[in-house]
Amino acid sequence: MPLILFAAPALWPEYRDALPRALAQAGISAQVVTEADPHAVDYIVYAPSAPLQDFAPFVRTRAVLSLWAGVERVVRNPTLTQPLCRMVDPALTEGMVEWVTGHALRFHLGMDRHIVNPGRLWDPTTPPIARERPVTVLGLGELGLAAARALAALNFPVRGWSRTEKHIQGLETYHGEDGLDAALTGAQIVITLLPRTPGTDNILNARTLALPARGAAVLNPGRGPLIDDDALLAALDSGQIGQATLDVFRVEPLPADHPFWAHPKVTVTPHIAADTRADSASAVLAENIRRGEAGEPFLHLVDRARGY
Ligand code: NDP
Ligand code: OXD
Repeated sequence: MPLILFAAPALWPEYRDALPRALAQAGISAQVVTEADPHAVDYIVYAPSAPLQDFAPFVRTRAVLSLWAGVERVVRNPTLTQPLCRMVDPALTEGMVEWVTGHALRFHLGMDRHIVNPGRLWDPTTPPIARERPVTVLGLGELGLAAARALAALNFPVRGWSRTEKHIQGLETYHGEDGLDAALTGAQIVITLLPRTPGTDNILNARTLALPARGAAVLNPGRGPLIDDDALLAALDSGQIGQATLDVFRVEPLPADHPFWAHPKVTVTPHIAADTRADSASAVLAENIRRGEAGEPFLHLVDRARGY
């Protein structure tokens, strides 16, 4: 019977019932514990906030299963030699699609003008329709592609950018460093759904923030370091960027004195764009454990060299 170490203590109340239930549904009889002799552990369920940072003693562990989609805080841990799988959770994806489309539509329809209208101004300015509003999604993985498809289904002309070349019906696609400028030029909404890697740090900087249309919105539910904070603040102050909705930050919680909190064109959401949901995530964990036990390849394996 495999021994599963649930090494994310803060999340245990959510998974205490959900994970054993999902394992039973997958036909796995396993023992799930929150403390164990490392030599006896077969699988580790992991979150970056976990105290566990030294994976070396876990000599028989077959996989480390991250509860997070983004793995930048563990992928370069030199003690981690076991296979690392990241979280791809259908409910997390749905949550991200809802956050992205909700905040994109808020900007698109100019909702703030009517919600915050202390002067009772009767301003009948008509917003453009979606097909007149070009959107660019940086990152076409599980989350970026789902968000891009949802926006395209609402009629926005969507451009997407990824590391490798892709052909996706209904989207205009660009890839690699050479494709970035063409993907961003003229966009009226820019969405960053990239992992944090050395290749994506500060991808939105003073130079690239000058490429979208004047007054464009930036939505960042990816990772804080994708954006150069000072460059974004300067672009907001100059009017080049009209609005920024940010869910992730270099330091979280966002420090109380960070200028983003007070900036009139910035909306801060507290890293809630898309949480991992215990029921659906447990089914994903159980499937990977089933695969490990059956000697089948794991799903959602992280490529250490790429860093995501
Ligand atoms: P995926 O790994 O599925 O997709 C990543 C995408 O980014 C791929 O399209 C990849 O290209 C592209 N990419 C990576 N590096 C580069 C690069 N150097 N240049 C161009 N494109 C690049 O990740 P997910 O979609 O599942 O998640 C994306 C990120 O969202 C996570 O890493 C995490 O940081 C964040 N996240 C935030 C949450 C929140 O609540 N705010 C919740 C969950 C995730 P290619 O397809 O060619 O490999
Ligand atoms: C994740 C996140 O990576 O919540 O899963 O940001």
